[in-house]
Amino acid sequence: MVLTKNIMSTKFEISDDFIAEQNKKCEEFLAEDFEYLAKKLKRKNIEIEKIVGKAQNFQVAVPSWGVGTGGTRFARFPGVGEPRGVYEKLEDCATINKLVRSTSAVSLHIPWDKPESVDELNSFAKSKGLKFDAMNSNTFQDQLGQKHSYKFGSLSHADQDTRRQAIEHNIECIEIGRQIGSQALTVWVGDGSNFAGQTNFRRALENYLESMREIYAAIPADWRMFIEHKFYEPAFYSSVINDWGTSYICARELGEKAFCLVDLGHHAPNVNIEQIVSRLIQFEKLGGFHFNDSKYGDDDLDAGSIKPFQLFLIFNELVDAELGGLPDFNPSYMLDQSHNVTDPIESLATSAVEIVRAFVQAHLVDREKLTEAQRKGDAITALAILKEAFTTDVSAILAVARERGGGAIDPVAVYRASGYRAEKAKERPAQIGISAGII
Ligand code: AFD
Ligand code: MN
Ligand code: MN
Repeated sequence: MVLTKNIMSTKFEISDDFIAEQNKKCEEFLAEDFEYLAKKLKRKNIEIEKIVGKAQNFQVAVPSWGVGTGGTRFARFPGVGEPRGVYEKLEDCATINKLVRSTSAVSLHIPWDKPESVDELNSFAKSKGLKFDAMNSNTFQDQLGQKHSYKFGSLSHADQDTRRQAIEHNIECIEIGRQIGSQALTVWVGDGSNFAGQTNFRRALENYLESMREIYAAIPADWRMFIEHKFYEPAFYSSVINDWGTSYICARELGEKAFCLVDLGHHAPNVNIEQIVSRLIQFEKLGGFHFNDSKYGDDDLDAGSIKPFQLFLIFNELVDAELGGLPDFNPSYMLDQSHNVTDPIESLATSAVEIVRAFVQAHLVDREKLTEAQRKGDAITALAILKEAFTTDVSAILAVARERGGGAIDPVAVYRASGYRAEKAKERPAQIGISAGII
């Protein structure tokens, strides 16, 4: 459901003054920790202010669908005060950004977030200090009244009319995106098969590519197209865009505006994701990320909650490329999580902090020493260099960066103290059939 005009009326917000007031509680301890860390880093010739600046400039986008409770294929346990439409989702996204000041962009999913009025959406987002990141199309689900079903696929479907419908939907996403200042389209398809022999692998990929060529032709010159791979689910025997190899080949086939998107949950267990990232960087096809964490599959758990060292190692590759001045290196960062047992605002705020943490820690790696250790074949020293950066507690840097931007020293504590969720529960009475269901 799309809320119109009345959304503009006064709704509860966490004010800047409230955040500043709450910050006073921990300013003294933060100053102590920061001073200590500054001295510690100085010993290694690292200027703490430079790192604070890096943290302040880092941005990770929030997915509109992440602010609702996700659910599993068994059940969804709705949270109180859940957003009921795109405007309320934006309200929650703005709240996350107020707390952490590093999530000023939101990634929309169409048709879940299809606005009735683009102008109204734009001015609302602007009033909340938000902009729009990549657009996401949805051809993994049938919509009410839809002519052709995606039960057996979309862009790769054996039937031409179904493919056409999926192509047109993606082009519509680009159209909406153009009007709201987005500059990317992320295409993830659930296409695949559940039985050996159900589809012809080659023909399905041919169909997909043929469809994607048409969508690619509609991508504006200053846009990028992201191809998101996933090895299984909803298809359990084969997925059409199953891995980074297939994604890379498709991106190359399509052209220079097409890139690969790495969702951390979309790989088989134990796969070396940081190496995949490195490969995509090397061949200039790394488009961006969907950050989350997982133990078994596409669990969509909070970023850095299960394998923080892996997250650090991914950022180690990214920072290595950034510092190496690789041409056109500009990956787009986004969270893609599903929250079942937490308040989504708390989870997304915490994840955003963890992403900046990994980024900052990767900036502490002594790259000269690392290169020297690699040259000598000194594996113990090489790992020790990485571990030294990874085990440095950079919390004070992150907190100072947030506070200087007007955000919270302790985002979750401030959020809880504000009573935001209880206020939203009053403003947003529970509603049957909230669209952003199981992700
Ligand atoms: C999927 C994919 C993809 C998709 C999202 C939405 O990660 O990013 O857009 O969930 O449901 O698993
Ligand atoms: Mn994803
Ligand atoms: Mn996923």
